[in-house]
Amino acid sequence: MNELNFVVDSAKEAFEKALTPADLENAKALFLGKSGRITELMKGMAALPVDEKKSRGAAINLAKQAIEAALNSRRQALADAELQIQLQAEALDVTLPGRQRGQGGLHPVSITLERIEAIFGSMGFEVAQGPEIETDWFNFTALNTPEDHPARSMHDTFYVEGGSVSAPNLLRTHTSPMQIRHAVQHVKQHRAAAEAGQPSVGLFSGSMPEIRVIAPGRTYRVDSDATHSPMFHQCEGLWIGENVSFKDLKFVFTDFCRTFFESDDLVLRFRPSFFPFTEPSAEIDIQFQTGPLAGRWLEVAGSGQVHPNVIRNMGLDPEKYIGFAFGMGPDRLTMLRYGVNDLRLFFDGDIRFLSQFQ
Ligand code: 2NL
Repeated sequence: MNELNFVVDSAKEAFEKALTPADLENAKALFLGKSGRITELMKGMAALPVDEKKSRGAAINLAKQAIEAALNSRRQALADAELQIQLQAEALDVTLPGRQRGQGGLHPVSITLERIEAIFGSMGFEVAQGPEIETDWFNFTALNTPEDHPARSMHDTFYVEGGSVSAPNLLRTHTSPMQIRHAVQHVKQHRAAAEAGQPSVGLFSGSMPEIRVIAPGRTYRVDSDATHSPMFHQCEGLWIGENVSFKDLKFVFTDFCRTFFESDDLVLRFRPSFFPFTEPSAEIDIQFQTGPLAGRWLEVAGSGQVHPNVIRNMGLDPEKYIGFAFGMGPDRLTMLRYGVNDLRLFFDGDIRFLSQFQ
């Protein structure tokens, strides 16, 4: 093998050994650079006699072209390999299943509220709405709660900005204010209709259609442990007419409980109690005859005949109108229905817990 062939082979070998573009450029310098092998050979020609220069020059040029060709083909090979690696890394497997977006669903307490609304709806009750920030008139005064009642203290009620010293704003401590607002509206509306010579036609007889309404929603009290959350839910009910009695309360509430808990043999007990807004008042307990809670009396609601002062604050004459109200805790009803023993689980927002109710 002559010297030039040897240089070309050495160059090819060096280029093949280069595994990165940087290695390859270093190898190139050894052969084609300023002091590379080919350059040195060219310089060596100066000492040759003129007649040998021509053929030697042509031979060196051929060797140089062979090295450049090898260099270019190795450059291309390295670039191809790099592209392959990049394509591999960015490869999409179009046969993989797509990422699913969660379906979402109702909170267990919302499921309870919807059931309550559906059951009372089937008994002719409307659903009231109202603000969570209330005045103390709608939350306490209209409900016959004395000025010095402990529920009004800052230890029990969240007072908020706005309002005045004589009419402070607060987060409603029960859903009753919605019922007061509803009743006042109801009375106004039917009086205005009567004055305009369009006596309103209600579901029931008498000079004014009866008030039958439930008021579900968020309520707030300064209280926090395993069975009390500073935000909790309440659902109250109100039925006012000219001849609505405790008998109707018993019938309505028994029907509600048996439907809600899907238990026909469920028994109710009314225990004397006290609330400022009702007189007489009763605590309502239920007892399952079968299932895990069978035999125990469970408190589920407070109730009573609406106090004459409250009837008056609705704009009605207590000598003519009478009725009952009740209040229950949908959070507790949800715990009983599903057998959950810690109220806080409902409000922690842990999707693993909440998704079990879907
Ligand atoms: C309880 C007690 C109760 C009421 C709520 C009420 C509403 C109006 C008028 C009269 Cl507008 N009363 N609501 C009456 C008795 C009891 O709730 O322990 N709730 C969980």
